[in-house]
Amino acid sequence: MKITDAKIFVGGPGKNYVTLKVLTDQGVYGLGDATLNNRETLPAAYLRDYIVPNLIGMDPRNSEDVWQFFYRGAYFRRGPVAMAAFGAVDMALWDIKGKLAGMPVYQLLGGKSREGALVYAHATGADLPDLMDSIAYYVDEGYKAVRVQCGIPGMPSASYAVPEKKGDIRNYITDYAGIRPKVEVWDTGKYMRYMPDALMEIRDHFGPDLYILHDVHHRLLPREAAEFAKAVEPAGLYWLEDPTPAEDQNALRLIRQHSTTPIAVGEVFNSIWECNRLIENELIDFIRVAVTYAGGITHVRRIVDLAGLHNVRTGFHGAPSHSPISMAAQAHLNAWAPNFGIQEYLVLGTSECNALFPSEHRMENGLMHVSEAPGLGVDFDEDEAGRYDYTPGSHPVVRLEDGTMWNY
Ligand code: CS2
Ligand code: MG
Repeated sequence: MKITDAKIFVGGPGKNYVTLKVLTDQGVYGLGDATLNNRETLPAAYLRDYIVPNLIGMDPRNSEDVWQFFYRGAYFRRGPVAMAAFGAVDMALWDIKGKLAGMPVYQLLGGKSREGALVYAHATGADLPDLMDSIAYYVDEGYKAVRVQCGIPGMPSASYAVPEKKGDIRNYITDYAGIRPKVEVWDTGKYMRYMPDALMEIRDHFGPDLYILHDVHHRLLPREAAEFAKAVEPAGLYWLEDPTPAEDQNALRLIRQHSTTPIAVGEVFNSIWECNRLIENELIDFIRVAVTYAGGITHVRRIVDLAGLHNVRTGFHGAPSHSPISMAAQAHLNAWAPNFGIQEYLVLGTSECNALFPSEHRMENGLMHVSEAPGLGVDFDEDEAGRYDYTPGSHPVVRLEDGTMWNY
């Protein structure tokens, strides 16, 4: 069996999805998602200029060897662009493999470990009352888990993932049109003095059963993160996410020494080598990698297995920049993984998105139910794709009040 061609599409409703369609000499095709948020043209170029010319003629069933070819063959290994590009190839080859076998991909991984996979939504508010309304909305929608992000009184700019104006409780903007980023100003002191009490008020209001998650988004120094994680212990969070930048994997040690608050890290990682020490030293409770940014199902499965040896559960990234294709691939991993934790679920879910990516995965009562269709269980309408073009966008950059460059 041979790969005969591969097509690359950039664009989609509200997002520059990068979709790969791998064609074969037996008519079976596979789909992959190479969307690297705000840098979408780069994996698309990597696919076009390097990967597709080498893919043609390969046997799509040899997904491991194809992965090794593009990983080792690059010489300059890893990085989000390359790993997103051949992550899409890997998803497409698993899609083809499932279609050939007549099985949903989760069956090829080891079958189901659960019927429904717990997901979480994003509640947001320019202030605490709005955030409370937002949480109530998602609880009424049947979600059992909600990420909560709150506007901080006195913060020079909007805090992370909150609306700029009061009243909007379901939408916040993180990607602004144009390639030159908006500059936001951050004040750690205001955040650290306000957020622990806000999280406790949320816990008191919604009771002990709601899973509450909060994303610090890399904003604190390790010591500050340790202090903050300790301060929020009474709120009983499901997890505290990205409390401090984790390139320095040892930095997470300080948090562990001072707090029992569960820690989730990893959405910015693109290989096992950026998180192996975090996992092996059990410095985190959830690993947040994504099949798009971390080299597809083949590599993420290795990370899941390493995490499983160290009582670390999965909490795959699922921001709106992930197309229904990578969310479908993650749905299969979520159904299989014995150490599954939770899935972030923010696929736009609009009628345009569903028309572009017909899918049989379904959400019900805060749980994601994986498709039983052969392969990934998602399709791609090329005619619909013709409606969309690439439109440059960028999320903000963050500075401290004295102008020091900080972490978005
Ligand atoms: C966020 C992301 O969903 C999350 O946990 O950290 O949405 C992140 O802000 C974006 O992916 C950045 O492009
Ligand atoms: Mg995050």
